[in-house]
Amino acid sequence: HWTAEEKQFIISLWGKVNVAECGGEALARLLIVYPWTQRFFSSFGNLSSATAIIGNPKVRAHGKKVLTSFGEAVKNLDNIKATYAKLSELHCNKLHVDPENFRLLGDILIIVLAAHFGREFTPACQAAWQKLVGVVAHALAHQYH
Ligand code: ZNH
Repeated sequence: HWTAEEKQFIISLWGKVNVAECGGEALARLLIVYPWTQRFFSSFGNLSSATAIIGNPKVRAHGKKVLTSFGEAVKNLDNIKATYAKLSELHCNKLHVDPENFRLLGDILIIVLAAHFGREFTPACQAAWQKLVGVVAHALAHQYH
């Protein structure tokens, strides 16, 4: 369900994404803008202020892990649901993460990419990425009933 152009926008931008930097930034922003999401990360230490969250190495490391995993969707665009079947089960049955949070993180990722890429993040590129974060959120929510 991807056009050749959409795939092109997704794959070429992904090739330039600094996964550690953008992943850490996206997760930090999630925790700051939607503070209730902090409850999933009580083992991560100091999350007491925006400065603490931004400087927290565990937040950085986990953000990198999550965005690296997001890269699996980019590599498997035609098979995203199967790619995330295990992870969906983990988030549902073990972590109990409300799937609404996948949508929030996806939207924040779009903001982070726009900030990093500026004019290169064109409306067509944005549309392709918006679709991708939606498909990823849907796939991760798949095991929820
Ligand atoms: Zn998640 C974990 C991915 C979102 C929460 N995650 C995780 C991991 C991965 C992921 C890969 C690891 C696993 C293992 O180890 O096995 N995520 C992901 C993705 C996404 C996500 C791809 C989207 C895009 N998450 C999310 C959200 C949240 C979360 C939104 C909330 C808010 N996760 C989580 C947690 C965990 C995880 C809590 C666990 C951590 C620790 O380590 O403790």
